[in-house]
Amino acid sequence: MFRATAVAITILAGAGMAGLGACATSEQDLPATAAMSAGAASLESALVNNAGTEIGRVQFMPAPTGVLIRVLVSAGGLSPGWHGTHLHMTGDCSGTAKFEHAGGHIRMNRTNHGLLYPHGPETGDLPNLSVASDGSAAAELFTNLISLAEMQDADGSAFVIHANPDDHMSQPTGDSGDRRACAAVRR
Ligand SMILES: [Cu+2]
Repeated sequence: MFRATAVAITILAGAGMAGLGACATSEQDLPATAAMSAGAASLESALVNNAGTEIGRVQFMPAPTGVLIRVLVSAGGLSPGWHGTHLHMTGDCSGTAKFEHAGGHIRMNRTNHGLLYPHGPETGDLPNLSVASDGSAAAELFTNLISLAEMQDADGSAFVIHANPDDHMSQPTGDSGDRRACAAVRR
């Protein structure tokens, strides 16, 4: 467990060995404030890989100042190490080989990519996800750059995990490589 603060975004908890089975108890312990905040209700989406196989679940919780994103990846789901994560423009995780239907990063603010970039971040930027040696991950990410209601616009949005870490600096995607997993957000 560690804590790291970046521009406008904080990793609340990261790195874990927990598989999907282990999350049932902790979900019941979620603070009531997440569910009580105004606007959209929490939602949970399947996280699918390039083969279209479900490798985990992603919960999106409306917070008073943004969105709390809980990511749970089953063992064997992803390659170990750091992976860039972003919110992409369209809630379409079909075309799983490349997830191109998810579109580019959400960019409501007309700035550039990168939590560490002097002219960033853009709306869809998020911290990296650390995947354990067994290929599992459990983390909570938080952004105050967008609300869950804004993510649930007409065409939705998508949480995307990339092959490589995001250097939070390179344009336009932090050199994070191919799209490895996707979880759609719809109304
Ligand atoms: Cu991305």
